Formats: sequence, structure tokens, C-alpha cells
Amino acid sequence: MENVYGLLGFPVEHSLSPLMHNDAFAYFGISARYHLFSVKPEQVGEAIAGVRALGIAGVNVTIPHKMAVIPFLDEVDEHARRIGAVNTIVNDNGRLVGYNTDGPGYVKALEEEMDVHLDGKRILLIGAGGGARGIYFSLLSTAAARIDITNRTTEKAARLVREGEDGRSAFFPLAEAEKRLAEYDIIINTTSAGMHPRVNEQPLSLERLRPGTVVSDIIYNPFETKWLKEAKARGARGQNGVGMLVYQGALAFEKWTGQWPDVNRMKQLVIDQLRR
Ligand code: SKM
Repeated sequence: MENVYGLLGFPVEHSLSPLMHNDAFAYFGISARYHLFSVKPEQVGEAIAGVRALGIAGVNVTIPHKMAVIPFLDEVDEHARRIGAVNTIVNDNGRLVGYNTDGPGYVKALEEEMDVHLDGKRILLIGAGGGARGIYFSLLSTAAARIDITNRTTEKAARLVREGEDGRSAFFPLAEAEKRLAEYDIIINTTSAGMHPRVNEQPLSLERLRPGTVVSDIIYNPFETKWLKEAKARGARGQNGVGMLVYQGALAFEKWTGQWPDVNRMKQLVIDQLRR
């Protein structure tokens, strides 16, 4: 019988996950299909009960349900619990286990796509929302030298630094981070500034950017934000959000099937679709 996988979210229509996963299932000759499930916020519990009742083999979870699904699961792994968000559920013979592959996917994409070794690196993270949390806690498990956070408002970012309980992190207001920009080897935007339709906004001024710095933006719509273009024009090595999307999917695929998919193939499919 064909295994069913899918994405729970609201909205979900825009998702590129079916493209990546269905191609990978076909590639490995796995009899399975990945579907989109539009789930209203008030029906998250029923949706998870549906996953159980129908024996759905695994799901991804996207905005706005990543926190809301947690109470309905049988187990949540430590990393996902720390982040407070689940994006991947494995149905292990009726036991629903939650994971978060967003942060680990981001870090893997940074290391593999950009050929970056994080040991001893000084990193600046912009933003303190859901995306930042996953990336921050994943970076804490690397040997990076500094993982500082800047954000438009203080409260959430300062809380994240406190939660991290790690001597390698500090919070800086935006203006201060802009002044210190040349101190960083890697600068990561996790905010939605620059994302469609806010395409003219930028998360932080790049005036003091040091050429050769890795500048990474988790946005992939537009394919390259104005900010990322400017960073490249100033001599940075730029990375857009396609890598994170692909690697979080690859890690989920591996949890479901035990197989590591061809990430370059997944990436090409996504790029072709986005460039259409
Ligand atoms: O965490 C991922 C999720 O697994 C899939 C997704 C998508 O298909 O748009 C986006 C992210 O939230």
C-alpha cells in the first residue's frame, strides 16, 4: 500500500515540499505520496488525530502550527522541545514523534553549500522569531566562537540569549550591530524584511560589511533579496533561503525513509520552480 506523507499548514498552497519529496520517493522507488493539507488553526488537534486514525506515515508542519502540534504528540525530541517548535512528525507504529529539522537543515546548508567550517567563527543572527530560534539553538551545538543576536526590539532577542545560557552570545541593538558588522564572519537574516511583499525593506545596514563575509538570508521569495544583492556587490559571499528549505526537507525525508536524498537534485527542482 502507498504510504501517505504531507504538510500541515495554513496556508499551504505555495509549498514546494511536494515537488521535492515526491521526486525523491520516485527516485528511490518508494511507494509513497506527499500531499498538502490545509489545516485551520482551531483544527490542529483534529488534524493530528486524523494522522493517527488514517495511519499517515509522516508529516511536516509549517506556519502557524509548529508550536500548536506539540501537546498532541506522544514524544518530542529534545532539540525541538528546546526550540518550542516541531516541523517534522514521524509516525512510528502509531507513536507520533516530533522533531525540528529547520535549524539543523539551515546549519547543514551553510556548511555544505557555502563550504563553511563553523569552528571559531563569529556569527551575527538578525531576528528573534521562530526561524531564529531553530537556527540559534542549532548553532549553539557547533564550535562557533560567537553567536550574537540583533533585533529591532530587545525583549525576545534578550530572552533567546538568556535561554541559550551560553557564554558565546550577546544581544546588540540594531545600531550597535551595524557598527560592529566588520567583526563578523557570518551574518544571517532570519526576519521577513525583504521578503515578498516587503521587498524594499532591509534587515540591517551593510555599510560596514567586510568583503569576504558570508551573508545568508533565509528568504527565497524573491530568489535573492535586495539586501543579499547589495551584500554580494560589497564583496560578500551570499546564500539565499533555498538551501535551508532543501536541507530541512532532506533531513525530514531521512527520518521518514532512512534514506538520504540527492540534495542537489532537490535544489534544482526548487530553483527551476522558483525561476518560472
Ligand atoms: O519547516 C518547513 C516545512 O517542513 C515545510 C515548509 C514548506 O513546505 O513550505 C516550510 C517550512 O516551514
